[in-house]
Amino acid sequence: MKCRRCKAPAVIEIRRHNAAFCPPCFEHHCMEQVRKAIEQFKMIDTAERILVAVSGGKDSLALWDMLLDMGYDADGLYLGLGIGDYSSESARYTRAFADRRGAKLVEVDIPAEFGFDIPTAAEVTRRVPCSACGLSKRHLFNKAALDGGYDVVATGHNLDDEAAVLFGNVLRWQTEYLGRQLPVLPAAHGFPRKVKPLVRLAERETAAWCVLRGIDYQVEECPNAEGNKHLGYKAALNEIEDASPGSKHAFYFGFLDKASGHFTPESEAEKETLRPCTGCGAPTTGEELCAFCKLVARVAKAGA
Ligand code: Q46
Ligand code: ZN
Repeated sequence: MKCRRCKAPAVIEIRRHNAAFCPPCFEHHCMEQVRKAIEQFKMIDTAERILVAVSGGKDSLALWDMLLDMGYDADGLYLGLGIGDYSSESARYTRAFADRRGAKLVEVDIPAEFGFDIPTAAEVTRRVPCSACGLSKRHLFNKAALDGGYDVVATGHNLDDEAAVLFGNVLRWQTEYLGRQLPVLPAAHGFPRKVKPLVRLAERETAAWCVLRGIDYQVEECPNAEGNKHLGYKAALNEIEDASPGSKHAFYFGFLDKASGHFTPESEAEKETLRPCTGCGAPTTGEELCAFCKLVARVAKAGA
């Protein structure tokens, strides 16, 4: 197997591109895919300040690494979720990366700052941990970006993530989610712009990026991800991709190109009813407190 660009021995094959690459040309390929996504969807202007949401996993560290290499002004944001060893290990990988790159890392520790951890929030609300976790992440990413004067929040969602979420949303025709499943959500109503520059890269590619660049990352999945529906959707899509390389890309980009526009009006209508939260000022559809402030109050009341 030879590298498509330089004919040196290849180390990775990417079937959906009908290509194989040697290490330097693979790095070039990854950077090109990210550059293309940024340009195609007008994600980031060169002078803007980016806050990269980093979890210590391969995708977010690869994204931060690439944005820094491209010369962007990109700081990291790490949220301490208080999920036992998983969280402490993830923080360790994130800090080590920031140190190595001499990059600025903003840290928000939910247990220290808000008095609860995700497992406790799940117990009190009697819902799956991912529900309290997801709402806390959304809220605190927005808040950290606004507090720090960042123009844009970048997350490490890759092609596999987006295709799996799309698959789940289409399977149940969750039209309100379909309207929001875009690689760029423009800044509006007090929310910063959100971008997903890795949508053109598969998970295997971000993992290979980290290995080739010597980036240590959290390999373990969050213990709460087990049994998660998205893992099942990913496995189903992987089978389809194996049999027919390029299917995930065609599914996701075909949706963006041909279908997503049909669902946007619904989410636009939803945004019209936002008001500032009486607790923290964040935009909310509720009458008084936003979902995050409600969660904080609920956990405090339970004395957890
Ligand atoms: S949402 Fe759920 Fe993740 Fe939070 S509780 Fe773990 S699995 S970390 S992406
Ligand atoms: Zn609030």
